[in-house]
Amino acid sequence: MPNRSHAAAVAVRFQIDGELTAITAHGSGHINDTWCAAFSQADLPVRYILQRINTHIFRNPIALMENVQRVTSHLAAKSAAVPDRERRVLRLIPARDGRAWHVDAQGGYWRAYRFIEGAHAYDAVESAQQAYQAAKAFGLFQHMLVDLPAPRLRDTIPDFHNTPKRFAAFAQAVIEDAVGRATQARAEIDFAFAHQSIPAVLLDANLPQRVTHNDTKFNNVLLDDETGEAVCVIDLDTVMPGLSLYDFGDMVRTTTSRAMEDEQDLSKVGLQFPMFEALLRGYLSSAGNFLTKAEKQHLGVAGKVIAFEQGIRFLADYLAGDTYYKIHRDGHNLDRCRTQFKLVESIEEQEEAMTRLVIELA
Ligand code: ADP
Ligand code: GN1
Ligand code: MG
Repeated sequence: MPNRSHAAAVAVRFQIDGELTAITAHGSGHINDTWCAAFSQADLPVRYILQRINTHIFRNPIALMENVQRVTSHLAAKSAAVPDRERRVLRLIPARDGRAWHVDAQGGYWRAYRFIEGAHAYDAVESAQQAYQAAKAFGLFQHMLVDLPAPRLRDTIPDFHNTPKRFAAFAQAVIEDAVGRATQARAEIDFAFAHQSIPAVLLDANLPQRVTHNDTKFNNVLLDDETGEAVCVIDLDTVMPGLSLYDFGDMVRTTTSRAMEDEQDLSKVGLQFPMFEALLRGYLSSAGNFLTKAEKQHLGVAGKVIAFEQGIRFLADYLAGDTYYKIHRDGHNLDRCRTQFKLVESIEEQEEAMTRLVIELA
């Protein structure tokens, strides 16, 4: 992570009035470096989000920022009549040279957003109401982007949710065993190979391509501090063509278990049926009108696919020596993988009931 004075020097390169008064690291994302920068404007504090894009992961930051510009402009135009619209859509602050990003002396790519006040992102879901709100917001996000004008958005990470390719990459990481960890992860590797039928489920279902968020983790939606309503979908780096069920699946993955993604006590991890029901109802309330029959039929299985995909991604990174996700302790990626596989098992146990509910509601 760049140090604070570096971030402070970057903050003033954006079109922000007033004096920079404070800058602190912010959030718990696994990918970008995020800062909260406070400026004094006419004696009032005004906050901004400042982020350095992880260009090790996002190889074409300009294409990424062009996607974000197109998506936020489209959403803002559609929200023109919405009360509280300033908090409903992320707003980029241009750099002093007029571009939507700033490149620092080390070649780092930075961007700034207006800070959305009075709302928070949560790493773990606390109530079914929260699950409903998050799903409604991500469904609305997809709905509002159905008519995004051509051209197609750029693929910021090609094959991001191509689960069979993710499996092949994982299998390769097992063969390479780059840092000699395969023996510690024997049980998880065996679990993955025993579930090889999961990866193809969504890709083989003949589903339409849409503009999707692709990272609908529960902490990528801000909930209002007073009303608990979803205010704004954030983290737009992976918005690109995808399947609606990648998004619904990632909601099931991150919003049905009360445990954190890296919980070590696996007895706390599992799909809670009422959370799934709330997610389904919330998602259908905003996306129900445009989803095809085939998409609706796969709502019950999407969570298992994406939890499995995420499990093998964490496991592959553990085997590769933790080169992709930020880690904060030894074995962090293996712990994360374990929660995902526990969730897969939990979903398998409840799959019939989930499918029945989908048939009833969708
Ligand atoms: P990452 O890709 O690393 O997950 P995010 O874009 O999700 O980065 O940002 C990290 C955290 O910063 C979020 O979880 C949220 O708490 C906070 N955040 C991001 N953008 C805003 C914003 N515009 N207003 C308020 N908080 C924000
Ligand atoms: C990363 O950026 P963040 O923390 O919201 C990752 C997602 C994973 C998630 C797992 C670009 O998301 O795909 O599902 O971690 N983002 C990227 O927690 O790889
Ligand atoms: Mg995030």
